[in-house]
Amino acid sequence: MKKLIFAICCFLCLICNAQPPSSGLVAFYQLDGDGLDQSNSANDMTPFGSPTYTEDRFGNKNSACYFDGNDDYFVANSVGPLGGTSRTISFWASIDLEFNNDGFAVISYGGENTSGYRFEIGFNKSCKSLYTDVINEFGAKPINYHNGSWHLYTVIFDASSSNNLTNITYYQDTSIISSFCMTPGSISINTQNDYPLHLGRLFLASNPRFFKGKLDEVRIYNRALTASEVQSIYSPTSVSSEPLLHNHSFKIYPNPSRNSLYISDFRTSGDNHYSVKIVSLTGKVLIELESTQSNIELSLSDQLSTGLYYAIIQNENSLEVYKQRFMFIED
Ligand SMILES: [Ca+2]
Ligand SMILES: [Ca+2]
Repeated sequence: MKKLIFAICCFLCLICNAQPPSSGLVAFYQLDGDGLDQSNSANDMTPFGSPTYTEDRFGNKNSACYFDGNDDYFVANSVGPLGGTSRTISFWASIDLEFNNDGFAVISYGGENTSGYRFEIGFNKSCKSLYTDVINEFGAKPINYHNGSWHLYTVIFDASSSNNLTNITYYQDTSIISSFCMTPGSISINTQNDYPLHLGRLFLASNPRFFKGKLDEVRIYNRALTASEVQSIYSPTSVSSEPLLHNHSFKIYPNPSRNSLYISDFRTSGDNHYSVKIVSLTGKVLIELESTQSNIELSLSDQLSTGLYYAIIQNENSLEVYKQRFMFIED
């Protein structure tokens, strides 16, 4: 009975969740093989130090960026939100823990001459934390992670209540991190327009703080997102099949599934074999197989626990052809 209730809750969540918000989105870097801005701002980035492209959290090739921690970074055309205005920075990261420095900047821009002028977000080694640095004042909240695991990190600055550095909300995945491990002093955020947006380092040549690990789906908003909007970035929902490349949907049944899952009619002309993946909502590839057939049966009973999953079909060129959610219920 508990499993059934959980499954019903999952299904309700699946209905009520939404796509990531587009309102206030001033930069969006998918990092699918380039540094182009997918928002309307055209704040495209140029790579330096030869960052490489790798698998994202769903196992899709060339769909996230790996930074080597030595000299890899991007520079955009311009800055992010300035002065003391509200903002949200959201990104997926898989951190490489063999880092040698104290700080590892993910994003930085702004000015450098006066306290409050810089806006820098990154990871700090000493208390294993997510931090914001605005020069001379620094706030950090501890995160939970395992080497190589993907997490969504979101930093929200809501200037409507206060433009103080202490007034920043830090999320790991969909949970607010409650307490500081390095408590900032009282200082107003007053970001300047001197250094453009840098991804993977601090903009200062004397102290670049190169990030080491993988980044994906970097979003910058000029407003404070709500908790439900963070949820929608973490777990965007589409109940129906999403034909991504072909005007053709595949069938997946039964849904919910208790043992076998049948996937059919996904083959189209032009491709001879497909890769079929079952991944968790957080992107872990749980089952992967190759198929030359347009109908397959997967036995899931010993491989999954009760929950929601994606079935993803990729064609010969590793392009995602179809993606669909389904629910599995353990007997
Ligand atoms: Ca390099
Ligand atoms: Ca991506």
